[in-house]
Amino acid sequence: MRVPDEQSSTHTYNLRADGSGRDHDREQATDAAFEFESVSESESESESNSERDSDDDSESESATATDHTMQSANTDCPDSLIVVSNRQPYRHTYDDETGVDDGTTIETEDEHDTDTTDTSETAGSPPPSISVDEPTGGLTAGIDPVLREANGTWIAWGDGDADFEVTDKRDCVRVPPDDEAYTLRRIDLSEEAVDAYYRGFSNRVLWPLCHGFAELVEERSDDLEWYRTVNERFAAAVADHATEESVVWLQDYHFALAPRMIRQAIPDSASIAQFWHIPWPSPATFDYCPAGEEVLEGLLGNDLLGFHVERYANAFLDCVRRFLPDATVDHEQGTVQYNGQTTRVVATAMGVDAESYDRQARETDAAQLLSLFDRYDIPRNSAIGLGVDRLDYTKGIPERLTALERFFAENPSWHGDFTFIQKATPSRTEIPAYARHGDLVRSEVDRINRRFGTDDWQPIVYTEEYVEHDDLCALYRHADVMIVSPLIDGMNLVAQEYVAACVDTDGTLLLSDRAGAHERLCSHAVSIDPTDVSGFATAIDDALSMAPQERTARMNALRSSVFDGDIHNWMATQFDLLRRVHDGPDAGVESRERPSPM
Ligand code: ADQ
Repeated sequence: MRVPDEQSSTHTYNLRADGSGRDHDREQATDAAFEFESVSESESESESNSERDSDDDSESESATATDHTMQSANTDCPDSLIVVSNRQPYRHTYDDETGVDDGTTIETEDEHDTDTTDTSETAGSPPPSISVDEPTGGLTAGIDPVLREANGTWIAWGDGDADFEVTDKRDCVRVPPDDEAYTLRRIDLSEEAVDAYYRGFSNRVLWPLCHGFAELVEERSDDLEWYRTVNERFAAAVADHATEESVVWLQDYHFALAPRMIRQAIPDSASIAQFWHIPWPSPATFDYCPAGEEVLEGLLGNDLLGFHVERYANAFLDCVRRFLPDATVDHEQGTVQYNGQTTRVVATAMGVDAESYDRQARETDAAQLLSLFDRYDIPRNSAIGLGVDRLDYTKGIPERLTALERFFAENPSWHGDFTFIQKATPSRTEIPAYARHGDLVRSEVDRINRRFGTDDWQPIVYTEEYVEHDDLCALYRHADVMIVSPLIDGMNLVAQEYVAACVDTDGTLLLSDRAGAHERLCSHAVSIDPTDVSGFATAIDDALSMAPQERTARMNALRSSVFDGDIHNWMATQFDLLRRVHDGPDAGVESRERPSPM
């Protein structure tokens, strides 16, 4: 097993010409983490100027622009890399209400958990009343140092209220502010556009559909048109920056139509790739997708399309075969030929910055844990169960609560001795399905606590409050049982973060067999069917009663998988695949390649 030293490291990406992977230099301590769709809260100080629900495309880690794991990355990433994401790596905001407000402020619902740097003292920087949020984790912080090396371009929605105060007439700004190394091109979206493209087609149609919740799909009249328009705007921005050598790398389901638009607008020699961070549904479910063929055609504008796991890649190919009869699908090779173009479809499981979680967890101490117990009124001798999720109907929180209720009903001996902490972060609250789901979760917690709670003990501690990252790591480290029970999840990074932070190897992971992460972790986690109340409750009991030796053996094996398949490995794989696609058929991508260890 590769268990990290307490020394932290700087990772040097060095994808060699033969694609043999990444060098792993250990040089200096850093704090970056690289989960992509992570969550934080609007209570954080950096968010105080704009009330925003947490959501995807946000980060929960602390790092600064001068303190990135890959800051000194030496990478063979494409020379002309253009990254496209909904979320931007740097966001400019007015410090307070006395700052200039040009009326372009957009209330967003998704979050960065960011460090805010006052740029007032930086030469040539924005006016003193403007601060900049820097990437603090997730894929955003992972890509940032790579783009610095490559002097690339990042195109993203400019959601900060002062974003366009600092851009030039092409809506570009050089970032990071203190080390202007690459171009950030901001797309200015009206509130109407954001509501329709982001809270509409992206999260009322594609999100539920891709997670198999066809009944939750909400088609509002203008959402698809706005989604198309916003994708066009991003595509036009890419075309402004693309050269014959460019590699364009799009992130996620906000840009299903853009690849084809980009293909038509940039030189043939440039490459286009996309990573789809959420599941892909079966043809029976995809049948409900408004403009489904257009979505498939859009994605087939990519030269390379990545999913977390094989079954999503296969489901995508099944959908193409069924809904685009003119396409030639080769399941064995993982390729689609359509409209004279070949798209390679691959599965590469994303990991977390395991070393960073390990290091942060080791830095926590008993006092920190005790203060958390006190904060939540947990008896000091209580065993701890933990759930950490966005408040999303895919995460299976009501089903988890039902299983906990069954467990407490069947195991009165655990009353007072086991407390379950559910950290839930409100997300996309303007969408009725999310609002209803939040109400359900809160009322179930109340009901269960009323049923079993005493003056001294509540079985479930439920909090939507902001939890600092070091507190999160302390909870991960000391949770006896971590419950990750989504009804479906593209990957699930929380499960991997828990394992990475479980430095004493004395915790047990209960993991839904419907999470992408299950494919990597199933052999040593306790697998659960999140809807099997009885089996789930028994699994909680089994986990709490597990012999210490078995617990440690399982955790050691889990840690081995998580460290071996970490975010650095994933990033290296992405750039290796991008390079090979860009270099053409001779450097070709192997059939159904699985470059990340599973
Ligand atoms: P998400 O649906 O947001 O991501 P997940 O992969 O678990 O789910 O990532 C969540 C991240 O947010 C983790 O880094 C976690 O630490 C953080 N987080 C979640 N809840 C939190 C809370 N209450 N407080 C603090 N931090 C919290 C989407 C897909 C996933 C896929 C990722 C990456 O839905 O399946 O794994 O993208 O591709």
